[in-house]
Amino acid sequence: MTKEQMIEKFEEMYGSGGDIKVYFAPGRVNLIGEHTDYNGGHVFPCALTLGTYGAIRKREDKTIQFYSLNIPNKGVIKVDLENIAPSEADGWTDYPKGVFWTYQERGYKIDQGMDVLIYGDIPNGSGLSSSASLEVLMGLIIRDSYGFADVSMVDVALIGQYSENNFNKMNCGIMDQFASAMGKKDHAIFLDTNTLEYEYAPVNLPDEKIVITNSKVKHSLVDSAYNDRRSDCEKAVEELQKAVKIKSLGELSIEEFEKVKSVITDDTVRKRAKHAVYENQRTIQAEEALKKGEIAKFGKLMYESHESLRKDYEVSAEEIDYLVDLSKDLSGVIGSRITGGGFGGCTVSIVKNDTVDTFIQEIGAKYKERFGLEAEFYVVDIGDGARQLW
Ligand code: GAF
Repeated sequence: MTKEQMIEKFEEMYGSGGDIKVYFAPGRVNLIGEHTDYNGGHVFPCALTLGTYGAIRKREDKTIQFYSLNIPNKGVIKVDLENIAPSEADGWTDYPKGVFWTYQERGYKIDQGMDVLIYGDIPNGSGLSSSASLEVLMGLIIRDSYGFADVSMVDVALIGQYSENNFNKMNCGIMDQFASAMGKKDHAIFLDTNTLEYEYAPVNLPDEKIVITNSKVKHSLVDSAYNDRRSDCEKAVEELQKAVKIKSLGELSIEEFEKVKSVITDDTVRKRAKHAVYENQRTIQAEEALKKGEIAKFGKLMYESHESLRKDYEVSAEEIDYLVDLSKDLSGVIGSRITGGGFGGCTVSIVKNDTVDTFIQEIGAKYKERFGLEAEFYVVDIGDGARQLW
């Protein structure tokens, strides 16, 4: 989207004049470290160049107006700044509304409304964090527009997560908002979700590309299944605390876990905990491998991550498993796995430059033959985090 297009659309909706600003917040792809962010473990996401754009202009009154170019049939949705509450009828605007609400909850005084026009190029429902990018976008816009200079970009991420947990009732971890707020071009973020310490790792892959495959499948009840996984992990911690002094699964090494895992009484809960512990260690190893340029090892860890998400954490889907299995038969694929919350969505694969076309054609054709669905492929670049564009 160009500056001119955003401004033109904005003025069409809300009239011309005044000080119109345009911001952007990216989506993310997680290379490895799945379902570890609410277990005090590590994650390794990158921000994409795909994301959500927002054009805004402050108003004199206390009304916020939202309009999305992606969901034009909803029209302009008006919200009273002094009376922000979740509303199913308002649909997508519950994400940005929740961010206003969170600032207010934290004691920030917002005394003027604004007109907001949104456009996003993250494929809908793909699990590439369109909602987190919308939250981070709004968090940054509010910070800048009302002069809340004490709010850092990490705070913007935390505000987005708080809003999603408490306003939208989705118990997500911090990964998606953190990646959107803190992303860095050509780098992945190695984040310890226990301490929020992070390090940027250069993704130097001259011979490979990162390819995202969108299965176009999203199984229902994703949010409730996600919240169930989270409570399974909490149960595991409670039982493990009889044997070890921990606050989260991310504190355990594989050896420690193997020694004490028998105190977990339920087989399913034990499997969930196993995933969280092993995945965290895999993520630490993967970052080291990437730093050393050991890309084959990185790929192997990606495949192991997928197996664990499939068998122990049970958040994959038949369609996704098929995509990952197909990739194993192609010689130029380094690694592949489900990315994001799961139950459909996308895979992320590292593919040799000269195999990318074959990857897209062969996997696309076989997937269509098996499921009757057109998978979509995105050969992605790693971009910067949220920022004002114009
Ligand atoms: C979703 C959540 F929003 C993240 O916090 C994370 O838990 C992810 O699923 C799984 O790794 O994207």
